[in-house]
Amino acid sequence: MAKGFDVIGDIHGHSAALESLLIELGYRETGGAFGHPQRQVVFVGDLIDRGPGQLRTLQIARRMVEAGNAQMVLGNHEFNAIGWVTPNGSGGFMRKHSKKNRKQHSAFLSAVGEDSKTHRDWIGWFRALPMWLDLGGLRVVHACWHEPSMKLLGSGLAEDEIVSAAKGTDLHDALEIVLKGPELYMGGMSYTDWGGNCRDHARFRWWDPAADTLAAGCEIPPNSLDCSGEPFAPLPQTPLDSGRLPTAPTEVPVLYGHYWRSGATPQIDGPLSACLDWSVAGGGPLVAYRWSGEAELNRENLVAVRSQRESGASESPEPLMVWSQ
Ligand SMILES: [Mn+2]
Repeated sequence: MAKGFDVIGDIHGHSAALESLLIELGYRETGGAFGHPQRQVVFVGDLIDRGPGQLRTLQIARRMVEAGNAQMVLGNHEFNAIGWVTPNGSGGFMRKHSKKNRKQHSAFLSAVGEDSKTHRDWIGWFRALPMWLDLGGLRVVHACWHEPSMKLLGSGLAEDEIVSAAKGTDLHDALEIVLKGPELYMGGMSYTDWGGNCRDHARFRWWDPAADTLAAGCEIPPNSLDCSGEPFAPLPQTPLDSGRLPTAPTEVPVLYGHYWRSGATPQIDGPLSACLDWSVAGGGPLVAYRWSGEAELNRENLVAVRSQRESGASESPEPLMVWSQ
């Protein structure tokens, strides 16, 4: 019986960083699976896309899950991988095979071989993953813990209905909230994101108990420009309709990934939530939270490793350094 959980953020194919982090956490590879005598890993999802070690990352995680040494929740990238192969009923697929989407998914597709038996096998494994885990004193979800959405989603992706939910349906909205996080319409304002796309919705800071106005609730990257190239003007202090929006945890701590946090040293949001995605695919550290039953999260329990040279095509582990304890 596990005495604690080591919750690991988005990996995105950075298998060397994952191996270093597991070793740093005291896990050892025996009989083909990493394990720890007292502890269990929980992956927050997004094992795939982007990095050089797609298959190695998947194999490490799956072998740990099958050995009872880990659990995992579905990330939006695994969900998109399922949509990539799921017909939409009108000749296309639930995840559109656009140039942009193919590029985002290309590291995974070339590692498994598109349409191969290996590809289908991994999709089958993704479909059996839970979308969230309530571990008693700790909750884990990829993007947002939101009980009304979870009630709608019910037991999971084994249901074709969920994978094939059309845009605009309550089921689709629920999936978006849990796997990609809620967004707010900015009342006609817009900003240019890192990919150069003009966005009129912003990510909602659902984890922040003070996010009760448009200005406080929208996550706008620092130094953003609006869509005409001018500095992004401050958002108005319009109160938000709090009855309809996900709210920050009030009792049980929630750990999540997804948000591409950046900064010199990983931080927690506060005593009841922490994002564990610190952008390993963008050169940041891979981060875990070591939870041992505490009712309030503590920054000291973050463990991070950083890849020094993990940008080539090699799947072999590279030397890594400990980023922070
Ligand atoms: Mn991610």
